[in-house]
Amino acid sequence: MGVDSHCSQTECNETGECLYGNHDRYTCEHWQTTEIAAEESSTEHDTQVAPWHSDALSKLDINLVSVQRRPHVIALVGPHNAGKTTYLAAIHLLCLREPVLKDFSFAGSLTLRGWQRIIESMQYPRDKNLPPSYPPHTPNSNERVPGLLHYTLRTNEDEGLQEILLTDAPGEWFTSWACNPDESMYPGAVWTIRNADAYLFFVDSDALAGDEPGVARSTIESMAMRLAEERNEKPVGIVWSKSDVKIDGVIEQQVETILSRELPDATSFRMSVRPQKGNDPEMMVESLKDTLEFATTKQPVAIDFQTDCPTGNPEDRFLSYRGNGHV
Ligand SMILES: Nc1nc2c(ncn2[C@@H]2O[C@H](COP(=O)(O)OP(=O)(O)OP(=O)(O)O)[C@@H](O)[C@H]2O)c(=O)[nH]1
Ligand SMILES: [Mg+2]
Repeated sequence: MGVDSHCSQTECNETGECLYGNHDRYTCEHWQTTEIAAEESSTEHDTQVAPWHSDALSKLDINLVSVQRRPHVIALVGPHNAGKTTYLAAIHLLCLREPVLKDFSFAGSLTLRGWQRIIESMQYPRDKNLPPSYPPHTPNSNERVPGLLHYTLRTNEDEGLQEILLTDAPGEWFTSWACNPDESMYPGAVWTIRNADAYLFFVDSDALAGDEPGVARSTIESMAMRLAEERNEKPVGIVWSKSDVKIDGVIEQQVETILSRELPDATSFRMSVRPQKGNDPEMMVESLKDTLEFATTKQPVAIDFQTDCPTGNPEDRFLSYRGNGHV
């Protein structure tokens, strides 16, 4: 006899959290546990025995990560070609080489094949006719959730575990979302922004230095304005990607002005995966580490809600709660 247990609510499955607020999902009325007859549950007849496939996670797999603790979601936001997937590949290549974060050690991943897919074109040895190159463009789709790459990290201090999910979404999603956040267009962009705990906002230096810097600047402006509206005070790191490419000083200044107007508290990073003459390659590594350090650091959440009930302890309303709706 086997047991199949799952949540019957689509929204809970999508977000990976119980929207009815149950910490223990087994106590939720929507959690369904069914006994399966021995022959049905027998692994002899199962072609797929592992509950995961090791590729980037999709909305069907979010439960796998969130079943024990809420994952920390890092959203990579930026237009097509901005360098988002290359950033992810560079991070993973670095993780294979050395510890990347000061306070955490690598403790596992449910998406090792997903990571491998994006790093393989950047690795030696390749086919002798093909030198290492960049990862392929992320295909556009109407998925409700982006591809999610996963790490489990162990805190060096107390050995506690933390789940990290990094989104790998096509840039087209965000360009469209910036003009029209209507969920029906690219629901995955809305999911990404809504569920993120931190954002890495990609500014493509190459596009700003290219033939149409004005178009690149207004794409950045509309995306930054939309993110400012939707981010809910969550932290934003601005990643000036492809920083090996020199941008015209005037354009750079204009973009900086836009960003400091729309995202005044954001932290900026310069990042490039292309070695530059005269620059220490370790500088590239340091900026990768700094961005990930920033995005994985949990910011204290300011809970700011209003109520008409008087309380003896206005700083902490939960401490004032005495049950049965009385404060
Ligand atoms: N000069 C330079 N070019 C880079 C760098 N990183 C990426 N590129 C170029 O930018 C292209 C796009 O990078 P991706 O990482 O695929 O960009 P993306 O944001 O994931 O793009 P989408 O998947 O289309 O949204 C690469 O194919 C490279 O040609 C860099 O550090 N320096
Ligand atoms: Mg991509």
